[in-house]
Amino acid sequence: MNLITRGFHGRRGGDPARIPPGQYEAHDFPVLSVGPTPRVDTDDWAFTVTTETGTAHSWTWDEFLGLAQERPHVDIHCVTRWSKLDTDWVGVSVDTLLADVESTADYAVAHSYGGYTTNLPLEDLTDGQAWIVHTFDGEPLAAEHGGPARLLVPHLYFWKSAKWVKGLTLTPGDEPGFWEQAGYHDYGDPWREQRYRGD
Ligand SMILES: Nc1nc2c(c(=O)[nH]1)N[C@H]1C(S)=C(S)[C@@H](COP(=O)(O)O)O[C@H]1N2
Ligand SMILES: [Mo]
Repeated sequence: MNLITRGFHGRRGGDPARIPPGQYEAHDFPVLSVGPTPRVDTDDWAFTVTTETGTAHSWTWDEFLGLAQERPHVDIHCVTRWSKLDTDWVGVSVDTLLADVESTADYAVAHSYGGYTTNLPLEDLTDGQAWIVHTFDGEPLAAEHGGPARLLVPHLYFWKSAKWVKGLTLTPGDEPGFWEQAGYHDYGDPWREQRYRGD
């Protein structure tokens, strides 16, 4: 066994090339929430995509679980400087949810139970880059981490990954969400250290 190769090229972390500038590797899973944790029963849960014309497409929990399931294995990066490598999730690709949605919108706002919002270009939610996930590390997603389901957009800072997500609204223009209105960067690329507006 070659320990040096394993240490620097293994899939269990420890690879500095995978840690964006100004970040450190966390081995725990910190909880960062603005307000109290909403408790959403899966019997009452629905996910809705609303287009710029107001057309809505909704899925109940059972319908959502009946869609094609994917298993993203990704690194995540929080603006408070922790990065977590090799996280395992199960969920539905946003591509699957948008497959029958007719829209010419360029942006989206993710809305959460509890009122949190965050904005993203639609092109960052498509082409296998974003999921609505319900399972972390083989277990149902814990409420404090966004269960029953959260958005997962691992290539942007983790505040874009809305917990307790209940829908996406597709918008022609960019509409800043909760942290973006509070001075966080509009886009939030961890590799370009886009933490705050103006970075
Ligand atoms: N609905 C909602 N989603 C949210 C947040 C929040 O406060 N409310 N915090 C964001 C921030 S700033 C981060 S870093 C991650 C934290 O996710 P975690 O608590 O699972 O680590 O969720 C993001 N999604
Ligand atoms: Mo964050």
